[in-house]
Amino acid sequence: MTLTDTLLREILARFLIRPTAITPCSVGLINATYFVDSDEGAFVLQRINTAVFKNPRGVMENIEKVTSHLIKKGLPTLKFLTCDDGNNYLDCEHGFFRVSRRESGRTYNETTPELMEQAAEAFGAFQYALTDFDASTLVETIPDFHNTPVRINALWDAVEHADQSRFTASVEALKLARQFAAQASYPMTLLERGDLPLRVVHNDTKVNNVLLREDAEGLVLDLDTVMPGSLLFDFGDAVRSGASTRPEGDTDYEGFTVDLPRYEAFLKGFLKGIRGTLTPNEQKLLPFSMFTLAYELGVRFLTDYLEGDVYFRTSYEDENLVRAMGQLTLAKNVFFRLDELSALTRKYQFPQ
Ligand code: GN1
Ligand code: MG
Repeated sequence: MTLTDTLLREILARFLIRPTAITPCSVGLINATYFVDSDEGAFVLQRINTAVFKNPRGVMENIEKVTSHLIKKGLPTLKFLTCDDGNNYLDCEHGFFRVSRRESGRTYNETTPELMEQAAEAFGAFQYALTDFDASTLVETIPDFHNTPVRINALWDAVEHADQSRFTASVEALKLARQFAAQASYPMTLLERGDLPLRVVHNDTKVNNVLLREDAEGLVLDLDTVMPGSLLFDFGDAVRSGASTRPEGDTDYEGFTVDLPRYEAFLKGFLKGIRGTLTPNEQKLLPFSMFTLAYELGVRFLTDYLEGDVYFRTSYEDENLVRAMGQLTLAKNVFFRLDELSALTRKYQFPQ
């Protein structure tokens, strides 16, 4: 459903905001986001995609708990406004909405080593601050979000039900998915065996999910998927998105590989932010996590393509297939460079 200007104004009024300008933001594949200017200040209005987040109240309860914890630890974080019914959201016939203050700073869609390092430090500090947070108080907003084997099973289910033309177009991508399925599931096996610690992690660590400021620490945005998981989910997702030689959606599939300077910059910043508190298994698997997270997102894009684009926003017919081929090829090319990446990673000192 499209949201008219009149409707957006009505919604904002319930948060006591009279906008002077409302600008849609096209970044992000899930929620609808608008930048709002007003005499009361600048805000961000979002409509949560409730097909993806089936328990949006749970999402907002998590956010309330996590942001309060971060504030106690002295970290900058998002502040959500209260609606006229006392909640930090508005749940009405037009959807599920929330409004946060627009903090100063900038997000970047491009990645350079400098930006990677700054964003990494913010993500590392975020995880460090949540080390003593009671994970059992969090709702699992998207169960099995980074559970690679579960994602793979969903892909094979989608294959069974896909229409013929999409299936035919997917054969090459499916072969890649099949080739690396066992290896990509390795971190999840370790996590389930208890050989990797369960932490509270962000789960969606693209560089553009950090608001970078010149005179203050970076502020971590997009807290919808903060859930218990492995540190490797955050590291892997950040480097598969930020340290890839091609951006998500590029059609030069074989051009997708790891950019070493950006990988190294993220590693440096992340270790600084998290103060080196990694276990030996976490350290060892940092490079591997880039392979696993690229593979897993490739599988998710491919599943969505076969299911008819019901999850990720698309702007042309085969976009999810193109995205899937890029991520699966990135996974393959990273897999064959793991020795090189491990040698680079070992250059850094980790306290035990
Ligand atoms: C989605 O909408 P955005 O950009 O925050 C997705 C991530 C993917 C990303 C790929 C809740 O994030 O897992 O990595 O697209 N978020 C969800 O661009 O599924
Ligand atoms: Mg997100």
